[in-house]
Amino acid sequence: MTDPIKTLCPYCGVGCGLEVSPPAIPGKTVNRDKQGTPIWQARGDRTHPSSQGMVCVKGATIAESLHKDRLLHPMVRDSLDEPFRRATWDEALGRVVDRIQTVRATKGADALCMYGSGQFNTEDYYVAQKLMKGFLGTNNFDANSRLCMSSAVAGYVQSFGADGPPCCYDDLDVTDCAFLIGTNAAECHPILFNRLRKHHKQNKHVKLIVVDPRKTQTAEVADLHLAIQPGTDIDLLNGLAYLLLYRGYLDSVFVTKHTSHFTAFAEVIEDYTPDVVAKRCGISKEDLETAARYWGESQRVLSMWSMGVNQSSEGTAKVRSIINLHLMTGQIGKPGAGPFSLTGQPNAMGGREAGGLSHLLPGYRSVKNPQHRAEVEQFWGLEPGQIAAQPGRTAWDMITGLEEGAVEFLWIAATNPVVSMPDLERTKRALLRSPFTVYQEAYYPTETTPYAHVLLPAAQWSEAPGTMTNSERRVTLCPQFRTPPGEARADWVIFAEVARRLGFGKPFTFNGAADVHAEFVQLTRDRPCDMTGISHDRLRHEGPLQWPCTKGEDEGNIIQTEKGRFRFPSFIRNPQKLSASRLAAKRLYANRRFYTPDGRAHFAAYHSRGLAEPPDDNYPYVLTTGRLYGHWHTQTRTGRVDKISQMYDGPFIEIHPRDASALGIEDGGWLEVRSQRGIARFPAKITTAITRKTVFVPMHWGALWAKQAEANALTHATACPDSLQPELKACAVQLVPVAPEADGATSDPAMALGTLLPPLFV
Ligand SMILES: Nc1nc2c(c(=O)[nH]1)N[C@H]1C(S)=C(S)[C@@H](COP(=O)(O)OP(=O)(O)OC[C@H]3O[C@@H](n4cnc5c(=O)[nH]c(N)nc54)[C@H](O)[C@@H]3O)O[C@H]1N2
Ligand SMILES: Nc1nc2c(c(=O)[nH]1)N[C@H]1C(S)=C(S)[C@@H](COP(=O)(O)OP(=O)(O)OC[C@H]3O[C@@H](n4cnc5c(=O)[nH]c(N)nc54)[C@H](O)[C@@H]3O)O[C@H]1N2
Ligand code: SF4
Ligand SMILES: [Mo]
Repeated sequence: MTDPIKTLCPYCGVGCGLEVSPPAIPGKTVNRDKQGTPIWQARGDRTHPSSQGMVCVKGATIAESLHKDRLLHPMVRDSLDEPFRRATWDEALGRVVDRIQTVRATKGADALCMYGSGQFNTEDYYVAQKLMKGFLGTNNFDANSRLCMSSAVAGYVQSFGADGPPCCYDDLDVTDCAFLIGTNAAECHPILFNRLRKHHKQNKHVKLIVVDPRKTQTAEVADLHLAIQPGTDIDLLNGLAYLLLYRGYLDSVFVTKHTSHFTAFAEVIEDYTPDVVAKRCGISKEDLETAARYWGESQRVLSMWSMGVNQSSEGTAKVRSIINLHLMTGQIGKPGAGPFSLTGQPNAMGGREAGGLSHLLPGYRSVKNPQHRAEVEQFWGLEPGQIAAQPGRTAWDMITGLEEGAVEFLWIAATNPVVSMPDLERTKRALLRSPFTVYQEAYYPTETTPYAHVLLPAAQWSEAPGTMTNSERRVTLCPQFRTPPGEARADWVIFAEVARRLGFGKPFTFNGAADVHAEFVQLTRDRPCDMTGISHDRLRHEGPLQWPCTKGEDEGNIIQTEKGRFRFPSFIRNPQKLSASRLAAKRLYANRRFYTPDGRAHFAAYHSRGLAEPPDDNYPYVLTTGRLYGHWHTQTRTGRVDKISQMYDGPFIEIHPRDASALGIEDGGWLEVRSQRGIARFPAKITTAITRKTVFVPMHWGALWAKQAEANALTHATACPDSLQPELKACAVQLVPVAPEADGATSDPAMALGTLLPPLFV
């Protein structure tokens, strides 16, 4: 019997290890789904250090979705109102290459854009950067991480001088106080949350604080739930800073030796007295005091956050305000402590390492830094000045670029923007104007399919090898163990082929994904994310590895001491000493030296600005949006898994009983939700889990899965000025009860499809 194959769950950024076995194991019955198709079996990998054998329902059922409704062949059409026709790869890529050349010659490279995804492998990201930013010379590559992690990236860079979550999952087992803000980890990072919860249950002194306007499953088990008004996080964080300062919890040695800009911060927090903060946040002064006391009295404080913080018009300021609390109490660089952004997608981390946002270059470099550009140009063998000095278009700027006619070629891959982008009606209108859109996707159809001129079938996870990095900086190899269906090809293979057809030749000739990876890691040498010691081979033989990790040395071999970085001498092979050193290197900033020019972490002084679109008389409710445990984003996989689709009846809107009775609506009654931009309809779920005047809808139901239940029909694109991440977590809406029979949700993709797509083939 063959051993199971070790890989990584391709859903969330927890990055759990999976073991997969073929459908037919000799001596056992063949594993089949309900329709009778043989499917691989997936279970937790006990040897994976990040997850230790655990998986949630998504990871456990992944194999069920892999073969269903796949895009099998390239398809092309001349205009969006024509049906697609099947094409050969040669013809489809010929069209793509011709269009790139024409647009480049007539409008310049800045009329070309690529919109990618945290669901790429690192290898896909890397080849895309080399093509777009290097050889084509435009920084117009952005990823859906712009809607997801970019505020965390900007916050880390501004406070510490470099991106990179400083903590690791072992911190979950040793912290004394977990401060979870804007994260519903119980549903969205379940395995990580289970680990924290176990520690919390077993140790009475451990405190769990949750800050969320909703009483989520995460908040249910908290010692203290601060149900703040949406958008008042900075008030709360500054209010906690005020109390930590005036109740004597300041670590003045840490502040003096390792930080700067404290005075400006101390001046700002003067305004955030408990009275003011309690009132603005809509919480009691007692709860605020309790939170400050839990934090102040704990030896080790670990904060965790995700979209309730990042998806905000002041997202970077929120991230930096969290970091401020760690700096003022010296809670960083030691076990059980630190600011820990929980990464959303499976490989958003790898995307950051490979330079996969429009202002980044590989190896945690910035397009704005002349030395960084020169290093990458030299490495790629390009003329000096080939990489543009200005950041490229963000995801949303690509949409406005289409509106203005400035974007003439858009290549979308591994994301489904016709569900996930803000201000969806505007997004759709802009996409309809696109002169040429390439959509490189695993499934057919998705909501974005009708907006493409060329469809390129992508091999997905399990069908092409590659690496992904999880939230704790741990890189796992995802080997190929299934054959891609039809003519599907790996994303990076497609990018490299287009590059060669464009005449860029040898730099895009790779001997497989391992070769791409080997080239990429050279660009991380001596960078904060140094991975020169990681290779496909080593991952295959030794299992997942955490960076920093340099060549020829052990994982996490760079030890950070008070005096600076030094490499663990390779002749020391004493396993005990080694594990002690690994422990020390699991965390960034253990030496308290930061990547800023002065080596100190920077405090940030921010006043709260609140929501970009606060409620008013016309639109009196705040709508917030988010996720459910079973579903993944736009359902391309989870919607096709029976067990998961049976967990949910369909979309809904959460509303407080008092708001519901004011509107005269009962549980299950239909509400039309209107914002300044669009309309959607949902049955009401009446619950005290949500604060008054706030309503919640899940983001998972696009037009293929339900009728008029798109969260993003309502949202707006106003973004954080630093991270350019849109405020997907809040917009102002009005609620109008509508007759129950007015509309019924459909979960039958085929039904919705008829109204969406022209006939598929001629
Ligand atoms: N099951 C499942 N898991 C997933 C995903 C999935 O689709 N499904 N997606 C993955 C991805 S890409 C991501 S980014 C993560 C997201 O993970 P999370 O960020 O945990 O998920 P969300 O539900 O988007 O939002 C989190 C919480 O933010 C709260 N919130 C809204 N407004 C505010 C505010 O103003 N302040 C505060 N403090 N909180 C606020 C919401 O009430 C919500 O409970 O999940 C990952 N994991
Ligand atoms: N209102 C609201 N909107 C949101 C959010 C929110 O909280 N509220 N969250 C935002 C966030 S954090 C995120 S991350 C985004 C997620 O939004 P999307 O990125 O649009 O969501 P997914 O459904 O994960 O889309 C991934 C697509 O890639 C395809 N795919 C899978 N594997 C591969 C592959 O290997 N290659 C290729 N080429 N394709 C593949 C899948 O079939 C799917 O269509 O949504 C954002 N939008
Ligand atoms: S917690 Fe995330 S990575 Fe782990 S099995 Fe669930 S979806 Fe996959
Ligand atoms: Mo995300």
